[in-house]
Amino acid sequence: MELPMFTLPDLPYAEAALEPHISEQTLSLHHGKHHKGYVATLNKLLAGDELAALPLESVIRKSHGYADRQTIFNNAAQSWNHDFFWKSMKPGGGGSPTGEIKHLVEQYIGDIKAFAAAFSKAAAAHFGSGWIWLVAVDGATRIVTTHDADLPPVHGQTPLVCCDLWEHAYYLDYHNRRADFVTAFLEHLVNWDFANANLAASHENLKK
Ligand code: MN3
Repeated sequence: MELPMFTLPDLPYAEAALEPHISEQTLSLHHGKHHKGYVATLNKLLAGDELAALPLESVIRKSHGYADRQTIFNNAAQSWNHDFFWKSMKPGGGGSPTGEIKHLVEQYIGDIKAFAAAFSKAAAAHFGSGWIWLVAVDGATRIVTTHDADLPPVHGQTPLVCCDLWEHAYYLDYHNRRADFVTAFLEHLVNWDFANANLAASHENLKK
């Protein structure tokens, strides 16, 4: 019997919980088809591979940058990115950050209004599929975008929250209006508690 290697993580809320900003239909397809597909493909690719015994983060690191493992990297990273994206949102989220993230964002760019403008601008300017992230690096925070499945941890950055910029993330609800989707993410969905928890965990890791 073949053991399942990676499993699709549950959404941290109901499929309809982010309405009206993200529809139940979008979340159902995005989690139940796209995310599930990445996990299923990864399991197929890893059948009989030495990487199959490793945690997902290790599969990502050990496949990043190797041409013969590009498809493994893409599917492993997309599996990880989507789980991180679901956690980057919550019903009733959005608005001003709290805690340490608030201070870092203020140091970075002034206030939440300036942050939202910069985040929206970077999301709009990103060409093609990818992700936008708030990351921590060297004790500061900054906005970065990545292409396709690429992700901050392989570049020495700690991801705090992310938003999916692939068209499948917003096309049913917003058609080609990526900017409206990103505004809804910032104003109603982003989970600053998750960002603060990721920042706290990165401090702990530095002490180890
Ligand atoms: Mn996606």
